[in-house]
Amino acid sequence: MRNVLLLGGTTEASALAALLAAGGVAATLSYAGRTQSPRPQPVPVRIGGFGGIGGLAGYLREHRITHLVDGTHPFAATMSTNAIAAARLAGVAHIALTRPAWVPTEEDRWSRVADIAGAVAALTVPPRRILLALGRMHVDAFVAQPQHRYLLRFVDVPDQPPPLPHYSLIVDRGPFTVDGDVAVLRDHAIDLVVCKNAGGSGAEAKLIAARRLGVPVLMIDRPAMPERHQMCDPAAVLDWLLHDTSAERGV
Ligand code: 3Y8
Ligand code: NAP
Repeated sequence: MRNVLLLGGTTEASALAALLAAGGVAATLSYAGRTQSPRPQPVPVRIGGFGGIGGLAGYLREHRITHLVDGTHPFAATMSTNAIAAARLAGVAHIALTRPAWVPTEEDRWSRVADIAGAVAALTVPPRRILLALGRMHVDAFVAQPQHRYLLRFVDVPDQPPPLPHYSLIVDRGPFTVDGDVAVLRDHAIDLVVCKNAGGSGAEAKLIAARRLGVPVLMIDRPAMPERHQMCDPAAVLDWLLHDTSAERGV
């Protein structure tokens, strides 16, 4: 009897939750609790951290989870690393559902940096009008470059105003559309987009909009991830779940 824990927070994880519900597979989708009103799901949802590797391993045992699917974002490195370790500790099958990194076309004007700190350092330039499409969690790092006019895009209205001297704020959740992001870049006269190499379709609109308008992109590469079993297609993960017999074999 399969009992899946799906670590969510991405378009692909939500697509897999819909397939699991349609297929009658017992599953729970887990959110960290980062947003005020996460998307409703067609399977039971739990919200909040597990308490590190030990807490997640305990959850897997207590809830008799047979398969752990890590459908979190490519930048959720701590969660993904914990998921691999906790599944091994609890003897539960593990797979990651991720998405291929975006790659630039010859029409794109990308420059790449390794991480958030690299992006901050790369902004040691005269004032620009920047779409800082990183959400809320990393805004403080850019106080080191106060000369720019930042356009921020958050999922929720922040409790405190961002600590930047010059910013505008859009409160919107994706998935975003190309026409919508073309309008955002045009209306705010954006001359640089700063973003993470999230991959997938839900955040890609700004890259297509930047390409159309000839706006350069500062692309933050993904954090390194341990070696792991992973797929990029929710239907392929469902197929693996339905054919994996490790739970029956007790391995
Ligand atoms: C809480 C769940 C779904 C999933 C939708 C995807 C697409 C829309 C695009 C921009 C980039 C950003 C951000 C983004 C996108 C999808 C996906 C994706 C980027 C929700 C969600 C949760 C979060 C957390 C949130 C972070 C933030 C990052 C905004 C729900 C809507 C910038 C990542 O305010 C905060 O604290 C927000 C935090 C982590 C990154 C950051 O550092 O601020 N996502 N996003 C999940 C949880 O609690 O476990 O509320 O419904 C999910 C989605 N956000 O089911 O439709 O598949 O990635 N999310 C990035 O890619 O750079 C926006 O603006 O162009
Ligand atoms: P993270 O830094 O890798 O994880 C930090 C801690 O948050 C984890 O150790 C865990 O706490 C808790 N956590 C993270 N994801 C969780 C989940 N799905 N269910 C339960 N607890 C979770 O993670 P993050 O980058 O903050 O991402 C948080 C959520 O936002 C994830 O669902 C992710 O998919 C989504 N998201 C993140 C980004 C991004 O840019 N990082 C973008 C889009 C969506 P404990 O140690 O206590 O277990």
